[in-house]
Amino acid sequence: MSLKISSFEEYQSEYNRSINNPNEFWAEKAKHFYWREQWDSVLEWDFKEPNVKWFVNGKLNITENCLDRHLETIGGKVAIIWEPNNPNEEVVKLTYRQLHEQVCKFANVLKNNGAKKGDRICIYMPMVPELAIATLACARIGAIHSVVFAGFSAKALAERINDATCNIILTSDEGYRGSKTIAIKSIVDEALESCDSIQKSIVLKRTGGDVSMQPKRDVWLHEEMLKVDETCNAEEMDAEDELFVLYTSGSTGKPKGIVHTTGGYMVYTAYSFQNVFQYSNDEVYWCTADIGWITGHSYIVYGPLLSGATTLMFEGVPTYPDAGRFWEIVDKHQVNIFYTAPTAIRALEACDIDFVNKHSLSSLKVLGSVGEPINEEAWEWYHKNIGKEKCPIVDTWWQTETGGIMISPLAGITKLKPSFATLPLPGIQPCLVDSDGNEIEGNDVEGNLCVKFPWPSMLRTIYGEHERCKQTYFSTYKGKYFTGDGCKRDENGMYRITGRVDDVINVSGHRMGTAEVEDALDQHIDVVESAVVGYPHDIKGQGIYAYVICVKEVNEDELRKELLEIVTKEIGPIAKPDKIQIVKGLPKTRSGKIMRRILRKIAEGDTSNLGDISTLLDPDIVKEIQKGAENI
Ligand code: 6R9
Repeated sequence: MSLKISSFEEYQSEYNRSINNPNEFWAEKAKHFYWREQWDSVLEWDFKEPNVKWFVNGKLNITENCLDRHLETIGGKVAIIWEPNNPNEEVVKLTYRQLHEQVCKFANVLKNNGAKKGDRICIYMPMVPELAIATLACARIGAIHSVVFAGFSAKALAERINDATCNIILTSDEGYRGSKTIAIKSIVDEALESCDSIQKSIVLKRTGGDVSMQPKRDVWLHEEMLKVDETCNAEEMDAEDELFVLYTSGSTGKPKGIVHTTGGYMVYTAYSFQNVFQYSNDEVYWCTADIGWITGHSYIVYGPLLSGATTLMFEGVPTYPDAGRFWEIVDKHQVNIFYTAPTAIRALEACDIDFVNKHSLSSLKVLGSVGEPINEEAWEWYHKNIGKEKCPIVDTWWQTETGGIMISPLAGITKLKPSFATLPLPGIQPCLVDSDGNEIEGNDVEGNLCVKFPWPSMLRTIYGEHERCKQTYFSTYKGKYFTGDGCKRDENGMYRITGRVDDVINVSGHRMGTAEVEDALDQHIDVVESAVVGYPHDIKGQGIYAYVICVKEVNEDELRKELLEIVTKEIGPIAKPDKIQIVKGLPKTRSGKIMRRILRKIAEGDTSNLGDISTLLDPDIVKEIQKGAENI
């Protein structure tokens, strides 16, 4: 199945066609897939509600498209290459036929344990093949998967399980990450103490470490797999049936369960995968993300498998056993397409170049970047040292909410411009708006990035909170989806994403709501109030800077230590502030609003122009904070 565009002229004509006649355009793409029943109409939409339906009344199962459909043609082709954390442990390769069998068996295990269509199943697992298999097994039986990144704390996991009232959790005993062993099951045990909805936990034996199993509730996956056979007919799903929920941070405290549905998500992830990366048949593709994030959902699992690609999964971290691990893996598996995040590039750039130069990297053809703006320096380093100046870099802009890549070069087709995501994919209609909500026409302009027409893989709702979905994304600018990002359009119409314009920060490519971190800090008994902002960080892109007010004189070092512990417990280690400044007060307006603009400037170390502070309740506090910041 090829959905691929092969020249810039073709891109332009396809783009125009997708705008002038979206229904015809997407129907033509959707016909490449296997549908049990055809749709009645391609698109129904209303951004006010919002109410968006693609391929109305079409019936399908996405796993039949990821797996069954390929058996006759490429059943013996490797679908998943799994590279373990420890380079000396054996690699696992699963052909499409083997993956199909594993998914069917796992799906039967789910059914044996009471799972049925429409259930929400939480998956909290390390990056092992069973994670991909579990995800597909849910989709096979029509259960809605909710994958939670295995770096989240017990508290954060429980919050997500409860929000979607999951009845089953799929997990593992422990996980390996670099030199560490992570006690996954015991985190789950702790989480489940506050989750009434979970009936079963199915546990993979990964390390063989000692874990406690609660009779009746906890079962071993390997034992359950012995009880089932390998036939499992796929459940027939409506195109608009929910495929998964994935939690992401917003500007308010509580994470949002972004809901994606089946048909449109399938068509768009495959279409964008093939076009952005220009995947061809025998290539090995590697995306270094974790399946716990949207990038892993769309571009480790669904997009590649729908396209019959060979997708590599890596269990470990870029710096274990040493900083050459990524490049060693590229050579070992002859990786052709490599997709990673700017934070990883910057971290590896900071290491000895010998870690790169020891490896040939000659198999590489295309490089990708995702998760945050890539600065020019990192772009150039990536291009020169990894791509040897012959691999196009696709800087792909998109979001959990968009489901798939929205603005990106097509590899080898679109002209590149460092740190520009360049042009929208066919079917995507971005626009820039000013603060009054007026669309800014023409080029060489800057504004807030919106999308004015539906695309197949867009979010449909926030789980259980449709009104919040409407408020967050569809109310700021009437009739448009608002991304939360700022953006420039250059004189040639190329897009450059400048970063979030709301209270979301992007730390090492992970989205974090400042309010979430503040909520965690405020849990400390000695903390009265806190304010969190992002500041430029050489490796992470943005670091977390926390200002806290205490009730009394405290031992600052001890307080800092305790605050880091609290954040780790409430959210996870990824949310730990890099800097904590204890302050007497915060710059507030007369109406009580914290002036974050000022706190950002101070955190950045740029205090030359703090702007107008005369409207503050207590302008003197600014000087005091500034002074304190010098010692942080
Ligand atoms: C896929 C993913 C989404 C936010 C998004 C934006 C930032 C992602 C980017 C980028 C500049 C890129 N972002 N890709 N900024 N250039 N190529 O990362 O989803 O975790 O939901 O984050 O990440 O700010 O709004 P998600």
